[in-house]
Amino acid sequence: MNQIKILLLYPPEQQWPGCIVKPNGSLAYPYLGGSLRDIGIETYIYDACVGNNNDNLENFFKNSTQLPSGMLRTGVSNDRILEVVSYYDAVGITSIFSQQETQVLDCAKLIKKNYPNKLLFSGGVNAKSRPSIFFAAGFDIIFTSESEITIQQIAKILQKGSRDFSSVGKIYFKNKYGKIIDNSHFGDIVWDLDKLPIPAWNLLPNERYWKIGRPHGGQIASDSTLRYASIMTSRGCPFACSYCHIANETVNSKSGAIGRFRIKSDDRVRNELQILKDEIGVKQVFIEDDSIFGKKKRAIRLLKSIIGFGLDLMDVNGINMIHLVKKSNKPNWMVPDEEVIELLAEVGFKYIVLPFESANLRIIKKWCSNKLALDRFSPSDLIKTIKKYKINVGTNYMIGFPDETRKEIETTLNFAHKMKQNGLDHSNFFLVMPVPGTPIFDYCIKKGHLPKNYNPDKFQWTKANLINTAVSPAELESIRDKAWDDCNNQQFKKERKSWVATRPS
Ligand code: B12
Repeated sequence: MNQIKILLLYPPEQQWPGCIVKPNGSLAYPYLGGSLRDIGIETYIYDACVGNNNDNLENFFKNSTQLPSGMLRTGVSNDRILEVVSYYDAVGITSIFSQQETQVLDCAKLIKKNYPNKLLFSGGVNAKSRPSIFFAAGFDIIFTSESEITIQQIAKILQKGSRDFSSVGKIYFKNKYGKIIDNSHFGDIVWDLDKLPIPAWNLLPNERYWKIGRPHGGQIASDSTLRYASIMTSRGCPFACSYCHIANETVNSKSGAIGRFRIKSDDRVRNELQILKDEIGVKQVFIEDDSIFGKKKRAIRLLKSIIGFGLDLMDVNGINMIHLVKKSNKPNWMVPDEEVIELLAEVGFKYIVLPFESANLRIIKKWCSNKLALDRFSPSDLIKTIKKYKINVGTNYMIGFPDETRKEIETTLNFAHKMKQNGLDHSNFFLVMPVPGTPIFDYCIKKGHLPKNYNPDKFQWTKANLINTAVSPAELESIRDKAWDDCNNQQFKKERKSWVATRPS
């Protein structure tokens, strides 16, 4: 049996000047690393955006280089990437962010050109949505679903010295004749999340992430030590929003029904938190579930069981408002669910984000899964109740839906101003940017709101890319900038501005 070595590579980051650079550091690699660890495969995670202890962060992290696109690249040099790669037999490069696609493809081309025999594979929502582009860049395998089981199957085949992947499901692969084979129609899905490997958080460059200090979001007191990590207590989501890949992750899709809401047991979650605290030395935990309250009773039970853990918990992904309110005596009227909010505070939540998305019922209904309507509860009462328990509250708004009128955009902005007056700590405004793999992307291509030759470099939430819309892209961007400026405090703006990519000196 061959002793194979696998590298999981986060590529350098690319951003338009003025945009925030945050290391990827997502949970895909800790899970895949854990999976490979469990079958004894030597695995290493290298984050080319921040490097490892042999790289001097000062040399490159705040000194980005200019790319031909005009974007700024933040990370170690190509030579350094090749040096790291040289030791491994196979290299995985994650592609969950469409806006980082160019960096993924550039890394693949670089590695394939210099080491044509190394096996190159990719996965994540962007990779699975754009296989032909990925194969053209040199990838040999694209994973089309969650990959903890699949990566073990691939590793075992490599251990046997083979490259015949025809028995492996939930992948596309290039066979020995260079033909692309689609095996996405078979393969297992993990329904019981306790069967997932314990993530190998120890493989991440945590100390570097903490030093850089750009966590997922939220406001962390400047005097507290930053030692953060992410967990997921569930996967999937009960909602199916048009702008989210989950809406397409159904039974007959190439990923299978991984969009379905699935959970870990309370014991398993507590075990993970204990590991983070004791073995990794974490102080702040970001809960990255797509919908932690997907099963409200389970979430309440779970949260109650982690009171007193001594970790600061944060959910910046958003807790759907429907889960923070409850029925009242008044027909069709919901009031803040104070028991749940108090519980969040007691468990250690310092910060949550309310995803208001839009103040227009029409938009919420058509594009956002018809979530809790703003005419069925008082958002200001909700904010006040959360603040009463000393939890910071932020919010995310989306403007620029393909059919959104100027008046509808104004309605959301007026609402945002009102919410600020009601005590919101900060407000983020995102321009709708449909990405491959989502229903809204297919809609925009079909209806001519995205050019056929769209450029994923521009898939930044800061850029307005849709065409044939009521408000022009340039105007939309300036409306967004003004709204952000008006609705946030000086301290928050100063901090976020210090995180942006810096031009080459
Ligand atoms: C956490 C997170 C972040 C964090 C990551 C850092 C951190 N501390 O974890 C940060 C803050 C960087 C972030 C930023 C953004 N994010 Co984000 N983020 C997430 C989130 C919530 C979780 C990611 C994660 O850990 N997933 C858990 C892992 C286990 O799942 P996974 O990534 O799908 O991986 C599995 C498979 O896909 C596959 N796989 C994935 N990669 C690979 C690689 C290989 C080699 C293989 C074999 C398999 C494989 O196997 C994995 C294990 O089963 C996802 C939503 C989600 N549920 O994934 C959004 C998500 C990835 N983010 C998204 C977006 C839009 C953004 C932002 C643009 C938001 C913004 N407005 O700024 C930025 C872009 C950042 C950038 N660099 O360009 C979108 C991306 C859509 C797209 N196609 O581009 C997602 C999908 C949310 C959504 N539903 O729309 N994000």
